[in-house]
Parts: sequence; structure tokens; C-alpha cells
Amino acid sequence: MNRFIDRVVLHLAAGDGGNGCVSVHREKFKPLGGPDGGNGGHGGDIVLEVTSQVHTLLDFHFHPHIKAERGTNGSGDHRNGARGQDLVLEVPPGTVVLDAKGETLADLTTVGMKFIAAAGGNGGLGNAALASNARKAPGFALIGEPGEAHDLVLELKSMADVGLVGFPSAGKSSLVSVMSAAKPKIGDYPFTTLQPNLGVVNVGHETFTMADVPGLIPGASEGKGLGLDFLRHIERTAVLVHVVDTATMDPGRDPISDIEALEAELAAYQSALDEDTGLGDLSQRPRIVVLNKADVPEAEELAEFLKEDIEEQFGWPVLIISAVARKGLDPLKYKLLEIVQADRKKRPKDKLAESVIIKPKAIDHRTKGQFQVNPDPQHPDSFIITGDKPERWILQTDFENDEAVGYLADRFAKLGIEEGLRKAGAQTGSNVTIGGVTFEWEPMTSAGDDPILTGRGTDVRLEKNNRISAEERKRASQVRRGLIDELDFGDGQKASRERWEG
Ligand SMILES: Nc1nc2c(ncn2[C@@H]2O[C@H](COP(=O)(O)OP(=O)(O)OP(=O)(O)O)[C@@H](O)[C@H]2O)c(=O)[nH]1
Ligand SMILES: [Mg+2]
Repeated sequence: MNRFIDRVVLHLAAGDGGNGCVSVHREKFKPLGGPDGGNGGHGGDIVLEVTSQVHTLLDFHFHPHIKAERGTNGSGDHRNGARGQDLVLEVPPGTVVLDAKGETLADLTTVGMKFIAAAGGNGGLGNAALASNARKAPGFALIGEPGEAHDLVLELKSMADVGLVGFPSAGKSSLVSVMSAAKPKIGDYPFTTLQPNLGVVNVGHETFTMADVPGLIPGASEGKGLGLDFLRHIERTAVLVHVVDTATMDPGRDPISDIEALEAELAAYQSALDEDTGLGDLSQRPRIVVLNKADVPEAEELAEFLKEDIEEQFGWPVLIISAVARKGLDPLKYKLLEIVQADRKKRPKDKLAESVIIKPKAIDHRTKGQFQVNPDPQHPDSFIITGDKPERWILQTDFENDEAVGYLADRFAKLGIEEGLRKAGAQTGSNVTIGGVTFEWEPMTSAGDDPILTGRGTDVRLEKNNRISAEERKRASQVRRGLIDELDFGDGQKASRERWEG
């Protein structure tokens, strides 16, 4: 099978976070020893990693639905749930990641580069982690957040050094077949080649790669013939080769008008990628002209006759060859190698990408924690609140549990949502929607007051028991002495404030 899958839509679902646990420590003679429910484990991420071992996106074509493991739930006795395993998907160098709207998210050029394609959900805090001085024994825990779920598009842009362009049947595939070990399909009918083929060309101890792309015809940029879609494969080439059919009998075609026609199509092809990579516009790319089929006497005559004119008109080197008779191939190889090597020198050395991890949208610390209150355009006296934190908090809340709902209200008040609603004109009883949940607003504070934190988690059975466990005391002292991070839950994960804050 020689199918070249160069574009694939992935349906990704990262792992959900495990739920936090509500549990109360039990021991002989100490029946109610304090909250000891552990945290849920974080869900696994879906990560793309560039490797030299894969060359196509074929595997994804057959398995586009990808789901990472869920974190497990926390349990009693301060046991945290296990983290869901990350799912690492290997992609070839030259893979470009786009979102469903076609926006480029990452350009994975170098082996070792990683891209977090979908982030796992945070595990929910258990009631032990939710305990505080004001809330000694929470009777609730947080639910794990769902993992990111979305579609991403992967496109492969071959990293060929040389790109062959030409009319159908000009002999592009024939040229690749005689210059490399690749065996592309060759035919005497137009559009024999439907997908780009890559060949490796050896010149002494040096090598370069050559991509043969489907034939181009005038109007390709408007979708005529096979269109220009596949040109993304030659965007990164060091040199473009015009393969010209000097033996064509087509009226109205000759080498010079063929080159002009294809140049017009290339000019119409605009690539967003060029700006990103700084590789320059396709129109700036070095070019050479190959006049093919010189084994046909009239063709050779025409080629000799036009060579100088073409050189003069376009300013590019012109070589006369015959792919079928294998004539003129060595000068062509050396000429191409020369240009490729000059280009390699110019390009910045590939930095070792071992540690490059690209995250889709890094949390912006300036906007972090902020939220917006907007009137609901569809309903009177209704408001919609958007913002990363409040939306996540909604997901973490067990609405069956009054204490959990109360805790949510406390968090909202602390963040300033009450104030925001008031400013936006909300009144007691207004409808407020956050992350798909709608409720009637009941202000907890009167205007101007600081939010009063209510005594959530005052389970009467626990009221008399203010003793903290030995485990907790040890932890607290370790935190004070800076031996452990207070956010380190011992689950082997790096303590990250960001992950747990809020
Ligand atoms: N006489 C002669 N025929 C050639 C030469 N190179 C290619 N051909 C013939 O031209 C026809 C088209 O060759 P391909 O290599 O398939 O051409 P292509 O440019 O890849 O064509 P598409 O894939 O359709 O764009 C075939 O019948 C080849 O045998 C050559 O040097 N001399
Ligand atoms: Mg071909």
C-alpha cells in the first residue's frame, strides 16, 4: 500500500479527573478522628510527540478516536487516586496541528517536540484537603474535572529538500523513479500521481529528498485538476524544479508558456505557514528548470533552442535531460545538491527539541481568575458569567450536596462574583448562568460587606473533635519547614499551585 495520508481529523478526549473522597478517620477509641478523604487523580493527557520512526499519519486515519485514561477516585485514609496514564501519539516531523476552525496551533518540525493535544481534567480535592480552620470537617469533596475533549486536525508537510512541479505527464514521477529507489506510478495519461511521493537521492555520500507532486494545470489555484492542496508538501523545500515536457504535442503549449502558467498558480497559492516558520514565500524559493524528454529528437532540438531564452527570461539554471534514457541526470543531481547544501547552511540548526513542550493555550496569569458578567440577551433579568475559574468550579461541584453548594457560593463570593453581579444590575432572584448551570441569585453579603465565610462542614458529630491526626500534624510541620509543598499530595505529581488553586 502506498497511500499517503496527509490530513486527518482526530477526535480527542483526555482523561477525566478522579473524584475527591469524603471520609472520616476511624480508629479504636477515636471514632471521629477528622476528615481523611484523599484527592482524585488527574486525568491523563493526550500528547503528540515527534519521532523519526513514523513517516505518515496513516495510523490515525484508521483510529481517529482517541481517549486517555481517567484518574481514579481518592479514598479514605488520605489515599489519593492514581493519575490516568498519558497517551503519547507518535507523529512524523513536519506535522502541523490545527484546531477545528483551521487555526494553526503548532508546527511540529523537530524530533522530540511534544504538544499537549488535550489536557486531562484535574482530580477533585478530597475532604481532607478541603479542611481549614473555618471548615474543620467538610462533609463534601470536589468532583474531578472532565478532560479536554475536542477535534484537532493534523496535516503532514513533507520535509522534502526538492519539490518537483510540472504539468501532468511532464515526467515528474519518471524523474523520481530514476533518481531514487522510490517506485512511483508512471502513466501516459494525465494525473497518474494522485498523492505526493517522496524519494531519497544519493549523491556520493550525500543525500537529499525529492518530492514528486501531482500535476498542475492552469486554474489549479481555483481547484481545477487536483487543485493545489498537496502543495503544502513542498512548502518547506529548498528548491523547486520545473519539470517541463518538451515533447508535448498539445497546441497552445510550449516550455515557456508552461513555466509562466505554473508560476501564476504558485503565486496564487498562499500559505499561512510561511509567515510562521520564516521559511519565506514560495515565490522566493530558488528554482531550476528541467527540460525533459530530450531522447525524442524534436524535443531535444526545441530544448537546445530555448535553453538560453529561458535562462535569460527567468534567471534560473536550465538543464536538459531525459528521464527515460537516463540522460543528464548526474549534472542535475549535483546542481540540486549544491542548492540544498547552501540552503541547509542558511537555516538555523535544529535546536534539540527534547524539552520543547507546547501547550495549546498557556494560562495567562493576567487574566487568570477573572470573570465576566453579561446580561443574558435572551431573557430579562438574567445574567451569564464566563471565566475559567467559575466554570471549572461548577464542574467540581456535587449539586446534591448542600455543603458542596455552599462551598461553591463561598468561592464565588471570594472571587468577587457577588460584587460583579451587583454592578451588572442583578437583584435577589435574578437568574444567573455559569457553565450551563442556572440558579437564582441569593446574595450572601449585603452591599459593601466583605464576604462572610459560613461555617461549612460543621458536622455536629465532629464538633467536639478538634484534634488533628498525627499524620496531619506531621504534614503541617513539614510544610512549615518547607520540606514539602502544601500542594504536594504525595501522588508523585509535581506540586503545582496552578493545578489546585481555586
Ligand atoms: N520519451 C520520454 N517519455 C517520458 C520521459 N519521462 C517520462 N516520460 C513518459 O511520460 C509519461 C508521463 O510520465 P510520468 O512520470 O507519469 O509523468 P508525471 O509528470 O508524473 O505525470 P502526472 O503524475 O500525471 O502529473 C509516461 O508515459 C512516461 O513514460 C522521457 O524522458 N522521455
Ligand atoms: Mg506523476
